[in-house]
Amino acid sequence: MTALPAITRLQAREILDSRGNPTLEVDIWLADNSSGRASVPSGASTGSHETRELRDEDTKRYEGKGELKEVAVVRGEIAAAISGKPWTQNVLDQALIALDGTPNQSRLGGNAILAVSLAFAHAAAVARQEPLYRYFASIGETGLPLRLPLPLFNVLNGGRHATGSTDLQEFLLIPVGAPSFHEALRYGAETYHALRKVLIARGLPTGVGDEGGFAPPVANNEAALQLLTEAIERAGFHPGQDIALGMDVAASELWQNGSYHLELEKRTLDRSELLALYRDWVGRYPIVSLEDIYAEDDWEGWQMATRELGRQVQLIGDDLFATQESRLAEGVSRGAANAVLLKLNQVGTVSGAIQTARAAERAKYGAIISHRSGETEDTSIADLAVGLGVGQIKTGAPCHGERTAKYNQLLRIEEELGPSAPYAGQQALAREV
Ligand code: 2PG
Ligand code: MG
Repeated sequence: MTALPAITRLQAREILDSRGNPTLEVDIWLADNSSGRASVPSGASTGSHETRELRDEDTKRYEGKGELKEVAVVRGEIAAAISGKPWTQNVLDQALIALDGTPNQSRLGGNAILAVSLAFAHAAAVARQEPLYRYFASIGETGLPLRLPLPLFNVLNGGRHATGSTDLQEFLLIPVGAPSFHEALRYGAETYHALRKVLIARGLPTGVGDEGGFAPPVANNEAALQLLTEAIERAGFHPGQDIALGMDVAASELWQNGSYHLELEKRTLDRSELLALYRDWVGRYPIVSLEDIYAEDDWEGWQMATRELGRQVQLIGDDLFATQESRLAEGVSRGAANAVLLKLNQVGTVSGAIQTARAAERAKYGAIISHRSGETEDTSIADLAVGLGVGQIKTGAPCHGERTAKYNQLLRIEEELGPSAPYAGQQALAREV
């Protein structure tokens, strides 16, 4: 790709994310007056293999979560290093990683680096006079077609995303039978509303968690699967055919001294007992996707589960791979999981996420573009999902502005691509290792 006009100016500011915590927003201008803006999300169930997010821990402002140091890093050191020069995405991203100089971006901060990388992508798309998803497609070269993704709706929140709900972090609706993205969104939203009615009928509260999903105080974790199945039926859909189920266990959060603790059920399971539980649920509920079913370094658990369930069910590594190509390569060689969650701020740059997406495609692993539990109005991941063609996106419930912003951007892209807009649908789900 030919170099773009030089970067002339950078601006950085502290804004608030969907949890009311500070986060970083960056604006970039190029010499032809093109400009781009991006802000970065933040996780709650963060893995130890992710790039480091830096905050003003030594001050009382925002309970030590301020972003003023990161603002200063962008305005100072990063601006000095990259201003006045022309870049391509890949060269810029490599320069940012090199400037930081640490393996996990802990000197400049993964948040500062990502905000710059992503703002540059926006400015570059403007300079090239193309929509962001086309820019991502041209720099992505994943070998996959431009297509609208199958959405995975997290409609019941637990774990670190809600208090008093399930131990497991996410229960998801996956509209496998929908013929298009906008129909998939309707299936999800209608079932979300039906779930609300199911909760009311049972006298359960309808308050929501961090990702817009309900967070009812259920008796046990399996009750969530029952509630979702009932909601699918109540909305007039067929469980399994129209809408299937998924879960993100976020098992690193349950890991205690080599076992997995379910606080709600006051029991602790070893690897095999946990696998037996998954096997039982997969047999009795229309589950097609499971994420982080073992802890981030429990390769043995992952290998066991992949051997047993990997043909039937998509097994997504989130904390396991942390969007790092090297972690994914290890997983592929060990036969662990069959899909990878791609989160920009786990890897720190647009190019880093693209590399991992390409590696997934080469290994025939599925890939899912994902939000974080702390989000902003930034909709870049919608364009990224379409441009890289990975075929799946996970961006919360069809509720809460920071989540619907992404779904709504996908509706706009679908409209722009016209009636023939290709839709990935359930084919995108990884089932075979
Ligand atoms: C996850 C994410 C997003 P968090 O575990 O998949 O749903 O949560 O951003 O808190 O890591
Ligand atoms: Mg996860």
